[in-house]
Amino acid sequence: MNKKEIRHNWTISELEEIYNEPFNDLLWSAHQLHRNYHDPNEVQISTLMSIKTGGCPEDCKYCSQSIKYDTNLEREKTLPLSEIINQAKKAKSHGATRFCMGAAWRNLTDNNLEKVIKMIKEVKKLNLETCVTLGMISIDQATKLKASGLDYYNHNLDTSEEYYSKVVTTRKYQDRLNTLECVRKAGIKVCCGGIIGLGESKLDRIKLIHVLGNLKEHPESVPINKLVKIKGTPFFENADVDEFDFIRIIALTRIVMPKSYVRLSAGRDSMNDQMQALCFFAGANSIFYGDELLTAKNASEIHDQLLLDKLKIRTV
Ligand code: SAM
Ligand code: DTB
Ligand code: SF4
Repeated sequence: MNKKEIRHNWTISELEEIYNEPFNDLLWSAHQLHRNYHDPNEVQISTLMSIKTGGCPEDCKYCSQSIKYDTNLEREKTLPLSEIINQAKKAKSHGATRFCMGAAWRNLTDNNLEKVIKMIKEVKKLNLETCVTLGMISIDQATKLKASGLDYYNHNLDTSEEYYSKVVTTRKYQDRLNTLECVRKAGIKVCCGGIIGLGESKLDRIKLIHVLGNLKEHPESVPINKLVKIKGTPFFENADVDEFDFIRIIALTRIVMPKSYVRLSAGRDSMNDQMQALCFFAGANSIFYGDELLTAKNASEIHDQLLLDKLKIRTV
């Protein structure tokens, strides 16, 4: 495959064939392609902050922040701007180049939009890239976010269209696609991926990558999350994800979207160093850095430093 072969016309059976190759062949193809488009010894780091925690009306069966489940999470109001700026400064001093702000909203209200615009403007002043994840937005709101300097909007499809209703019932797959289209039209970079471990089949995972890979433009950033099992949510007792299956999905994502950043996202605290190293070899080149994700624990900063040092991976 060469640089002319960034494709948007994948078939599901092609993806199945790639996914089912012998493990070493799959990893080797993914790694070679990875080297054609990226520095294999470099990982982009982003830091996450929850700017509004809990009380979300959606029923995503994996999420600690849904009001539908008793997860023992303390609901908070939107944090004040000063607190957000302090966290962004801290993230920058710890080496992050992108600051991602997440809110437990179903959709963005115009009142909250004004608050977020202020946050984006202030974070941009620190010379950090900005990313927000705020639920559904309209084209008008996306345009305003872009004008305020927003670089990325995160909005995950999570799984295949067929399995989606087993994960969320309060919105449709098409709602997610509509927001993604608004983000794209407004000229904001797209961060869109999914979660492995929702009880989905291998085919559902492949179908998710198929949808992402056949978007008119590939998302610039593709987070692959491993389910963080949250007590009180319907998915708390889900079976563990087979690690080789997880690595296969990272490799497939790299092959289908060669230029994109593939983020080894939530769930790293339950992966050992060797597993993470294989994910980096298979094409992952972005992580969340910082002791916390939104409400759950991340791999610790100290541990990440040691791991990246051992692997001689530079951060950008
Ligand atoms: N409310 C907004 C939304 O749903 O788009 C933004 C915040 S939401 C927490 C962002 C993403 O985090 C979700 O789309 C999901 O992919 C991921 N996520 C949430 N809880 C998770 C969990 N327990 N394990 C893995 N990923 C999770
Ligand atoms: C993404 O794909 N993963 C991040 C980010 N985008 C917003 C969120 C992970 C959340 C993990 C569970 C928690 O902290 O509550
Ligand atoms: Fe709400 Fe987002 Fe959690 Fe779903 S994933 S319950 S939309 S915060």
